[in-house]
Amino acid sequence: MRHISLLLLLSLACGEALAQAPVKTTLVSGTGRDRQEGPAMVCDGNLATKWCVDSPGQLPYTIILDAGEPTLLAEYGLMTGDDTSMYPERNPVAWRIEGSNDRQAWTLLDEQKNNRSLPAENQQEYRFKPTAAGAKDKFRYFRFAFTRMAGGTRIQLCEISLYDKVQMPAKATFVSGSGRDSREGAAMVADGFLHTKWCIDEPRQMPYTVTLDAGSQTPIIEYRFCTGDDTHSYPERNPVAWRMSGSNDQQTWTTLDEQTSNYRLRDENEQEYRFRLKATGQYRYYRFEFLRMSAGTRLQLSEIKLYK
Ligand SMILES: [Ca+2]
Repeated sequence: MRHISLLLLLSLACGEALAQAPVKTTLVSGTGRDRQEGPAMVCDGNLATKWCVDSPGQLPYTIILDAGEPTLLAEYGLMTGDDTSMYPERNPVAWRIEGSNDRQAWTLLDEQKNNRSLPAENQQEYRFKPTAAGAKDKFRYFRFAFTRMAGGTRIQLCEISLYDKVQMPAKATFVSGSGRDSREGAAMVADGFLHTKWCIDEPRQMPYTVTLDAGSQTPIIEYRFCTGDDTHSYPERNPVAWRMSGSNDQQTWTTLDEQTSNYRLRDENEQEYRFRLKATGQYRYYRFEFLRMSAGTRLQLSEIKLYK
């Protein structure tokens, strides 16, 4: 058992090393106990520890992080806990983030009133881009105030990460895919435009596949799906079961991620959903196979992006 967890930690640590490193932060203060499952657990860089609080009298639950020097908050990541698949109601859905240089005057950087992007999955980081006008300035201190969870009053997060750069996708070009080459062919997922999409309903060709070329051996740690331009009207076209594999010769494929019943994509147009890979490796080609949609046999996606 100990060996298994050590291996898991090692593989997670290696995966982390390839990802864009977050800004190093230390905890100034936060809601909750001082020790196990206390607020310091969100910035210890350890996915095996988490912040977990259920103290309704103290709402909103706050965390103040010190970035050490004035820092631009290009993006921030919230990572779900180690048992979020069992307790998705602990995911926050409403919060505010403020920045300060003296911990007296605070500037609003982002506010989310009902954001359900955090998935019902364990140790998944979801990155958000702050949208308030103040987010263009640099701050040393960052205050998170979580006002509401998906259900109940308990919050849990295993990490809160700050990033001073926006993550850019790896360059990937279309190789081949299911469907005709016409207007809504598979190539549309790699053209960089949200208003063009891959839309296919050819049951005999299932599973639908698309292969992308990263140009050279590129370890990918995350991929993203963007929904179509009319997914709000046709949510049944969202994929719920798929496989992602890597290869260097397009003959031998290694499965890197497999989803058998994932309903994370919602009925929203041109929205981006992020998936962390369970495994990574030095591959040039990446293939997605779509096995099942939310209902029916028509698939649509506007973009598929790879991140290293
Ligand atoms: Ca497109």
